Amino acid sequence: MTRTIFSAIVPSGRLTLGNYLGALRRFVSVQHEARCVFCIADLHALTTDHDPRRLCQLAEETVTLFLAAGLDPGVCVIVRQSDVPAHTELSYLLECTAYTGELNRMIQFKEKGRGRPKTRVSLYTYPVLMAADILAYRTTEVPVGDDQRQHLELARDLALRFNRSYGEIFVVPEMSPAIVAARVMDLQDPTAKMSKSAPYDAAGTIRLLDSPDVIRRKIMRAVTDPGSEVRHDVENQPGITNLLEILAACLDENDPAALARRYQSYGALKKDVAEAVVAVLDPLRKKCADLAADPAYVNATLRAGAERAQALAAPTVAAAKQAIGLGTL
Ligand code: AQP
Repeated sequence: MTRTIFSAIVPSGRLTLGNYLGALRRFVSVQHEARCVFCIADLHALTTDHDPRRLCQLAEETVTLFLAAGLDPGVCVIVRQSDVPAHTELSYLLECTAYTGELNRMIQFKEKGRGRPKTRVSLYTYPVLMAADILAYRTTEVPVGDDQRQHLELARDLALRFNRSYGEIFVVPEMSPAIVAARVMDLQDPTAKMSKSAPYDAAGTIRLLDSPDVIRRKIMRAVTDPGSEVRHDVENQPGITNLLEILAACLDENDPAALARRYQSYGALKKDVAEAVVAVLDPLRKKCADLAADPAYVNATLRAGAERAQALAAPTVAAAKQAIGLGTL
């Protein structure tokens, strides 16, 4: 079986430090290790109210960020989801495999949609589309943040059920979570995930394209915890723990608890976190500005990615269609 890595980011807002540490940076580090497909999942951004022009711009910005972060389109496939019909085609076959009971339990639907008559049907079904995104490429590993665990479980369950019912078509993927900063928390509410759909200027959300001054200001104003001891303790010191996780991830260290011992005050920790984040994001922001000046390159990347992705996914979709009982020409 070919080792295949697939992951996606939804262009539902401007990307955050959480998206970078939990996902994008990890895509870059694995791209030479396996066949990799990295996706800008624009269809998933249609599940709640959206502005069509903004969505299109955000999708383009997200591709540019993929390239600026170091994804090499000569090495991995960079694809916009809506450019590859295989995703939606397979999604329907998997909808015919999924149970309403399991979709009723999906957290996003429970939190944002259940019981509201104007909830879009797609908010209910998108976890199946996400399973199709993954399964279409015979994915073996999915590097994602901790928040995606439930979605991946569904993809695994659907693959297993389909295979049991119709024959061994799908590879059952494994989740590969980040070791540190698997869930970067909001700087103003360290009990909530840092999220790209927060209001744009939210003080608790660091955007990848924030200027160094804005990054420093947000981190220096981050909510901390009562007391003054610097400890890695998710339960009792969520604010400080979040800062330690961010620092460890930015410094490429795997032990945020050990980092805590270097600090006697919250202020000193915040200063180092701010400088570490600026050091990681500043080159990205500059590269992104260079790429934004070359839209032809970004477009060519998307065109080539769409062709390669469709070629990779088509045989699996064709096999699934045949297995489930649909005719082939
Ligand atoms: N705060 C986070 N910490 C670590 N990883 C994170 N990811 C997202 N937020 C964090 C990871 O980024 C990848 C892309 O996520 P997504 O586009 O599917 O959206 P999401 O997980 O729902 O992230 P957001 O930013 O919170 O988006 P909205 O606000 O639109 O729901 C995934 O690998 C995710 O784990």
